[in-house]
Order: sequence, then structure tokens, then C-alpha cells
Amino acid sequence: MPRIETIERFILENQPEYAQGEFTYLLYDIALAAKLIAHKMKRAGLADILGQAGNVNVQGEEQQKLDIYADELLFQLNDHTGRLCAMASEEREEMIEIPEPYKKGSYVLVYDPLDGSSNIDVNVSIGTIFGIYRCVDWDQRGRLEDVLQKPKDLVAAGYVLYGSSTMFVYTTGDGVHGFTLDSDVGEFLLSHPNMRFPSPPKYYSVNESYYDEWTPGAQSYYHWLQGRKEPKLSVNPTKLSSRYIGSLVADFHRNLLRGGVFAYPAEMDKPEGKIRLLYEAGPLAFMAEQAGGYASDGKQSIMDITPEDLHQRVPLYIGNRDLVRMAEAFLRND
Ligand code: FDP
Repeated sequence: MPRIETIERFILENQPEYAQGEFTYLLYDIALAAKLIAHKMKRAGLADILGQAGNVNVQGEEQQKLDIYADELLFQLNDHTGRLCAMASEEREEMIEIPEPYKKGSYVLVYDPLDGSSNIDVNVSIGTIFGIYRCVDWDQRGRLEDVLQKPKDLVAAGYVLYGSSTMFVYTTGDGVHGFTLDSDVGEFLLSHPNMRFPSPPKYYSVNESYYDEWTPGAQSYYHWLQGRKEPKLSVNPTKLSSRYIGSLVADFHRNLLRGGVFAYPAEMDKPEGKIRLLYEAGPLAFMAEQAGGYASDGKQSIMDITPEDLHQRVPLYIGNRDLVRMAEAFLRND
């Protein structure tokens, strides 16, 4: 009989030396949130939860939109456990303090509860992204500086993909491991140990409708990815196939399995790009490096950028290392 490895067992057997239960249970709680969100999506179906918050359903109850549900759930599962000193969510303007009666812990949780919002209402894959930092000052209750840390300082990061099956993929700095939810037994089971970007890569993922807004460097890079012969480029073009879902988690996940690059370039009048550093680019950059890949804003590693603002955006190139390095080369002269 093949060895069955549940996520609980895997986390316990592979916990980093410094983890003394607190960190391990924090990961369990995120995995639990993932199961509950996946369950809610499946059980309620299109009619009940997709749609605008504030709508009234057939039972006369006010509907809660799925992204609000996911945000609340992650908050509620983590605010009282004594494992965190602060949280920050893509859905909330301000940093989340751990309410006073509860014990303060040593970690910080940043999360995007439901990424890929344009896909929620149309039943296309979406995801949850999270990152875990250590508190800067363990004696203090959470402050902004605990949250505004470089992705390089992450101790764990991961995502949940709600697709044709639900997957929980995470790293604690010792490789990237993927688990698939067996919904009959309600367990995440190890299905993808030690995930690495394969080479040669297959795909590029970019929303090319913004082509005219990109800088010349980003446009040339796009031509290079497509393998176009004209206009002539200084380096021989590669030739990748195009896949774009518009859900960062889903696009990243596919490229992690098949090899490729996801790009969301800066635009002429939007040099900051779109993707959020703290909740999206940072955690995925940490995962990419653990899977042998790389993430850049086009000039420098995402891992080295210190966020100045909770909702700071960055241009993003992420995937196979060579493909992302090539983006940096094309963007150097912009
Ligand atoms: P969304 O706005 O639908 O929430 O950063 C959020 C994000 O989705 C990513 O998940 C996705 O990759 C990107 O934005 C899609 O943006 P475009 O619709 O502009 O392509």
C-alpha cells in the first residue's frame, strides 16, 4: 500500500528547528481555513455565494461575498490563538492588531484571502496567498514594522488553489511541497513533494491587452517570449506558448508545474504595476526561489524590496530563473 502522508503529519515531521508548536499550529490553521473556504465554494454553489455582498438570497439572508467570507475566516481562525503579534490582509485598509484580551504571539501573518477577484463570479480558478514573518520585537504587541518586512525575511509562504481540485502548496524554506485535498475524507494529502520549475519552460503568462502601455523594454521582452523574428532583437528569441488565466495563483501554479514566466509589467503611467508586494509578489517570490525560480520587479529581486506601505504595488516577473533574468536584461535600458 502506498504511504499516505497528510499535511498534518508532513508539517510535524518537517517542522524547522525553531518551530515550537506555535508555528506548526499556525500552518494547520491556515490549512483548516483552506478546507473551509473550499467547502463553502463547493457547497453553496453559484447561486448562493457568488455575486455582490449585500444581495439577499432566496432564504432572505444577506449574502456575504466569498472574498469577504475568506477574509473573515482567516482573521477569526487566527486572532485569538496567541500565535500572532499582527496580521495584514489585502482586503483591509489597516494592519490588524491582535485584540487586547488575547495573548500575543511571535509571528506575523499576511494574506490575500481570495486572489483573482475577476474570476470569482465566473467559476474560474482562484486562490489564497499567505506569508509568515517573525515579529521584529517579540516583546511588543504588533506594530507596522512587524508587517513591513522584506520577502527575504519570510519564514514560510504558500497558497491554496481552488481549481479542479483544491491544492495547498507551501514552503518553510526547505523546498516547495504540494498537497491535494481529498474531499471525501477532508484531508490534504501530499501529492507534489519538492516542486521545481521544470526546464525547458513551456508558457508565458501576461495580459497582452496592455501592450501599448508597456515600456519599450517590456514590449521587446514580450516579442522575445513569443519567438518573433521581427523586430530584430539583440538575443535569439525563445518560443513559448501563451496561457493567461488572470488569477495569479492559478497562473503561477501552472507555470510551476510546466515551466514558464508570469509577467505583470509596469505601464508608462503606472510605473508601480498592479501586483501587491506584501500579499502576492513577496510570498510567491519566496516560493519561486525555493522551487529553483526567481522573481523580479524588472530591476531587482522582489526578495530585497522593503515595503513602505501595506498595499504597495510592484511590477512582477516570476517563474523560471533564466526567463526572469532575461526580463531584467531587456528592461535595463528603459
Ligand atoms: P484580480 O485583480 O482579479 O484580483 O492582483 C490581483 C489580480 O487579480 C491577480 O490575481 C491577477 O494575476 C491580476 O490581478 C489580473 O489583472 P488583469 O485583469 O489586469 O490582467
